[in-house]
Amino acid sequence: LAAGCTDQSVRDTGAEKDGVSGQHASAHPLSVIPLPEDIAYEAGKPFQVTNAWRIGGHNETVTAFKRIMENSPFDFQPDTTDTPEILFQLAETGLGYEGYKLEARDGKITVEADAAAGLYYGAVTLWQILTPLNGTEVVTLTPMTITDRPRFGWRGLMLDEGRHFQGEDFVKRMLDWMSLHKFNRFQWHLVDDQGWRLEIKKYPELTAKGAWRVPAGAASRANIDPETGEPKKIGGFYTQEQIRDIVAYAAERHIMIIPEIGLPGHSQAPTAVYPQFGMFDAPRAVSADWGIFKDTYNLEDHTFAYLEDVLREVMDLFPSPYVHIGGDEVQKDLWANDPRTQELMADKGIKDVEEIQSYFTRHFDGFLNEHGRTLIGWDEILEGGDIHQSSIVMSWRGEAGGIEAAKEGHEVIMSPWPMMYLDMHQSLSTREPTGRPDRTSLVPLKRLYDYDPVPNELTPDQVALIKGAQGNIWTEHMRTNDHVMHMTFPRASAIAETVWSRRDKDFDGFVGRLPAQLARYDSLGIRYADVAFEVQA
Ligand code: TNX
Repeated sequence: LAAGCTDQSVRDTGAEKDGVSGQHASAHPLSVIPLPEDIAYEAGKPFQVTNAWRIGGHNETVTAFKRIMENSPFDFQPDTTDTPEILFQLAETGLGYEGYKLEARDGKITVEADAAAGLYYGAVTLWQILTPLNGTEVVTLTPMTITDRPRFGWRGLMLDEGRHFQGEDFVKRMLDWMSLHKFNRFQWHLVDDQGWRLEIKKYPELTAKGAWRVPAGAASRANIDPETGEPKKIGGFYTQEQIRDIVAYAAERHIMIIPEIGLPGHSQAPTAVYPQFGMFDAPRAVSADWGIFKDTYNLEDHTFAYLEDVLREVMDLFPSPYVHIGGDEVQKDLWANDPRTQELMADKGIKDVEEIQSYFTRHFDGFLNEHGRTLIGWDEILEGGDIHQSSIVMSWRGEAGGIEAAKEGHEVIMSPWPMMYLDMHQSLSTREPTGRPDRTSLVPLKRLYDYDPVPNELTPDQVALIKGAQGNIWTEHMRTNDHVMHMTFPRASAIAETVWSRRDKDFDGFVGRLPAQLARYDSLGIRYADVAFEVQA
């Protein structure tokens, strides 16, 4: 185990089972994931936390803590006196808005933080302390002080709902679970070639038609709807009302939702519905296949006006200061061979097709800035050159794009393939469900855990531009909620530790703390991948 996390959370039964006694006897780790910055154990009598304890202080956190504890053996009641055993309070801690201090001694636990976010994370840590492996409704604690704050401000997961729509209930559960790992950014991939998932009032066909596709193999009889005689379509979308509700739900859990509206590529669904914005003359369908397609937006003024309209509604729905515009895998062939595009390029002063991508990026960066927002894009937005300094680069084709961006002074989020790609298999087990066909790039827990988002070659100023890191859940091969859970957990625990804990965290310590975390997963209904433990590369 890592030095700071040697276990002192002594449980009575644990001590007996180990055949030893005394406060340092039982080797149950505190099992806090992500590992806190510092845990200092103190001399003094161990004490018991029981169900008779009451919670008080900062109202919002009391409510949140009660909710978090619902899946535990404890049912603490809110305090009606001035002396709750568990107290959450705002106070100057100097630990930043997400940091907190947790003190446990003399039959009392106090969590202090500068802001509500810090108190929330203190509550999450306390939930973990009170749910050790084989925990019961009585937990014995050694006096201690935990001082904690995150290493990075951007601790993200991305969910691709363009490929497979997972739905509101599942997204809310994901947000719950993310917050229990102290993640604070949810990038919502709502648009792709295979589906448009977000109601836009001005363009109702985007969801009426663009949210539905005829799945591959639809010609088989099983796929024919007996009532209409037509192939059954699959898909789904969120109404604006649902979006607002989910955004508020996330905010209560201190998670910012960043919408991703992909452009100019990955746009087969919207341009199939509104071909006047695309490059194809012949009618196209919402894609039922995976890969990279030629569909892009065109350079017509009405296309930019449409995209601005869409982004206006998007900004109205999402208070996030960031909007992700995609920008990845843009196929330039149709632009290159189209006389009308050459004409429009000449009008707009675009010299070659490579520059079309950066033209889009600059245009929408400017548009978003006018509305007080900042653009994020995948690392291809660096192609074509000359994008605004304020654009943030998400590095996915390895770290090269992120390194280049930091050297050019852009802020960066690291989410390199294959490490941070949760569609990669995690083992060679025959019990792995189908995933991205590439089995040569396994991402077992250890490989992911050992990834560090700060490349050695950067100067301190450039390192400061690395906002954090993100795991991406691409869902081409994940049709069901269960499948998404399998690919995401327990790997999300490893990512959480990478983005929250100190750089010198260690894998063995993490593995020691994992069993209690998996037991929590069970009580939360998270169907994690147990195959993760079959092969450790
Ligand atoms: C590349 S990552 C993509 C996605 C795919 C993913 C599959 C990125 C910006 N583009 O469209 O879903 O690979 O792993």
